[in-house]
Amino acid sequence: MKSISYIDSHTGGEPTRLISELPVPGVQGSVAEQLAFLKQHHDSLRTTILHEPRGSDVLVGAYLVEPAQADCQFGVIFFNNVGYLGMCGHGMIGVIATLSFLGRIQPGTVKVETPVGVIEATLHPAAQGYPNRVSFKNVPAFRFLSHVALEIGETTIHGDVAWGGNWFFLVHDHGLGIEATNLEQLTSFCREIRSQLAARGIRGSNGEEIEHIELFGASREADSRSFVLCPGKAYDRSPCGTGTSAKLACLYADSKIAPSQVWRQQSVIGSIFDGHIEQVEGQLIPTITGEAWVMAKGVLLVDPRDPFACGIPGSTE
Ligand code: PYC
Repeated sequence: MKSISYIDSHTGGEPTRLISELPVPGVQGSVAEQLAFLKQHHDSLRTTILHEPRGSDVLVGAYLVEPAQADCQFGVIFFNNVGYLGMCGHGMIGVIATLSFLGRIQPGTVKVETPVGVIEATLHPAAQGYPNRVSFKNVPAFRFLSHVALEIGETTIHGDVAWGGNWFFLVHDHGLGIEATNLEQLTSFCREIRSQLAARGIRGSNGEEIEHIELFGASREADSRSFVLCPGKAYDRSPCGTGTSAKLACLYADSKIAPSQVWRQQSVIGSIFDGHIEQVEGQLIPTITGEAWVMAKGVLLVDPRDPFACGIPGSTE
C-alpha cells in the first residue's frame, strides 16, 4: 500500500492540495524540467491525487519540489484534473498559508520557483482576523491580442488574449449575469468560447492553447466581478490570481488603471483579491493579495489491487 500525505487549503473558496513530500525519486533540474519529467513518467500520480474518487474537478494540486535557482527557497508545480498549470495564484496563496501551518515559514518574503518563473510571495503578519493573508508578485503579465470577435450562438462577443502566468481570453460584452445562480449557463458559454478559440487557431503568443476563459460584470463590493472557467469543466471559486493578473495587464494597456492603483476583483461566489500592477524595466509585474485557510490534513492510501487506484478514467476531460 502506497501512502501520500497531503494538506488541503482553500483560497477564496478554491481548494489547493499540497503534496509536500513528492513520493517519486530522481526528480531534478529546473522546476520546468521537473514538471516535464513528472508529466512524462509519473502522470498517474496527478490523477491518483486529483481525480475522483479521491479528488474532484475543482481541486488544484501543488507539488513542493527543490528549486534549482539559488535565490529561491521553494519550488512548486501546480496541476489539475486535466494537466499542469504554469502558475496558479490562488494555489500560491494556499501553499504559503500551508507552509506557515507546517512551521516552515514565518511572516516575510520568500522566493518560489515555478515552471514559468520566480514568484516573490509575502506572508503578512496575522491581523484583522486573517491568519494567512498573502501577497505574491507574479511573473510579468501582458496583453497579446485585443478585441478579438467571436460568434457564440446569436451573440457577437469580443475578448482580449492575455498572459498572467496562464493564457486567458477576457470578455465583457457577453450579456450574462455573473451570478452563482447562473453557473451552468456561464460554464457552457465559456466552453463554447474555448472550443471556438481552438477551432479558429486563436492561441497565446507562444502557440499555447488558451485554456482559461474569463467573463466580467459589475460588482457592488469590488471593481469587477468575474466568472473564470478553468481547464476542463470546473470554474474558479476564487477571483483567479493569474486571471486577475491578465486583467490588470489589459486595464493597464487601456490606460484604465495607473501603476500601483489597487483593483479589487471579486469571484462569482463573492470572494475578493486585491491587485495592482507596476512597471519594472519595461515589464508589467502584477501583485495579488488574498487569504487562504488550511482545512484538512491526511494521508491518501493507494492499494495496487484497487481498479480505480489512479482515479476514474474519463471522470474528467
Ligand atoms: O488562481 O491563478 C489562479 C488559478 C488558476 C486556476 C485556478 N486558479
